[in-house]
Amino acid sequence: MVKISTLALFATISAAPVSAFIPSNVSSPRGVTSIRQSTRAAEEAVATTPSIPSSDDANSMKSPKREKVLKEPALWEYNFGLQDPKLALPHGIVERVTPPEKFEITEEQIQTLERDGVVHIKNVFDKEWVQYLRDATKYQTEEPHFWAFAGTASKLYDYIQRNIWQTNKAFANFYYHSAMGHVLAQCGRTDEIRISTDLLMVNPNKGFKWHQDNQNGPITWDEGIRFWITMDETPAEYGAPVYLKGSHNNNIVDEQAVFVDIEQEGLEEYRNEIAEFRTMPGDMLIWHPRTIHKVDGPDDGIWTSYRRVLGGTAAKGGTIYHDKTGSGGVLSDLGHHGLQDGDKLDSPFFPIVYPQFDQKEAQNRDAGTVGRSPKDIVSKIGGLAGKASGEKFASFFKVLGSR
Ligand SMILES: O=C(O)CCC(=O)C(=O)O
Repeated sequence: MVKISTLALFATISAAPVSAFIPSNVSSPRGVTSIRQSTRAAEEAVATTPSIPSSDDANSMKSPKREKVLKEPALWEYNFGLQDPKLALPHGIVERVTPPEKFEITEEQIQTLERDGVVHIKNVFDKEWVQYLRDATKYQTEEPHFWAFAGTASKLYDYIQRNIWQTNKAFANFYYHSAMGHVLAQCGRTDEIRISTDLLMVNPNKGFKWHQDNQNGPITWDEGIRFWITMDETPAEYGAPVYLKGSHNNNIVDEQAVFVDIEQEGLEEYRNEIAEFRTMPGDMLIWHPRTIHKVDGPDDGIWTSYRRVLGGTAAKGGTIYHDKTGSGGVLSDLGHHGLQDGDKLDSPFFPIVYPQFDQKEAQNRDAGTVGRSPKDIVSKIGGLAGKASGEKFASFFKVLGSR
């Protein structure tokens, strides 16, 4: 694994050829601070999740004082290139051979999503899958990737990385082999699911105020479906995702807006329709990208236990590529894939996961040809800077790594 100095980081991002993303050897893990969890959270976890431990052993140590469970990486600790924690898949699954798993949901759950704009689906992933995701996340936080730099350095999250599946093979394998695609296909009433963009989000510090999601990749609101998979129990005092039911139907909030003032005129019918979810390890939340929602962190922004989530936006069958250059939406589409506005979204950059992963797309990913292009980053973000107003530009950058 290549580790480089701060200045070199910036030089490399603007100059790195595709070969910067070819596989490289993994160095030994960096040290992390001792991992702690509050007594209350630990006790509740034991009481409520007999089958899946609330967190790893290390996470259930009691915390004598409020101390971050995960410290921000030092600049020299960031890595470039592909990363492979070499995790065995659960249930005897053979990598790139065994077809993806299935998980049936009910018609009622699908209708809840359509009506409320959000649905909570419990126990989609069993303890083996949860442990797999935790192990993949542990590796990632110990071997931070440069693509996590912007979001993590801005202190939005203790660790956050977009398109994690592109650099960390364990997350790609999760999408290829788990039942996630099947669940999303049922929710979207579609016969195909592709990953448009994703995020590994560890501990959202002070949280995220009311917002809609417009970092969904190069797709429209209705082509997308948001997913959120938690590896941990929501702490009792904070961190529960909160949604305004039905707000995906609003026609008031500007398409380009990220943060939403729910007191604004036109949102009266939604602002008191609150759905709050105390999620458990292995649960999924699925929502429409326009559904207004928030996550509140602790007041001091210090997470004394892990809140690890894999989330993102999937694209339904028939999705078209929409070039969002010139708007904030481009920030989640910085790859050099060659798709043109109006093309079918069919590319290893947006891999199919349902009904089945595609061997060729997976091989492309493993060969390091699916990655961000420094050239595109400069041209696309340059276009955004030119067109967007100062305020919107700042707002999008605030969420560059995190939305
Ligand atoms: O869980 C989080 O940290 C944020 C989730 C969220 O608001 C989102 O993914 O849009």
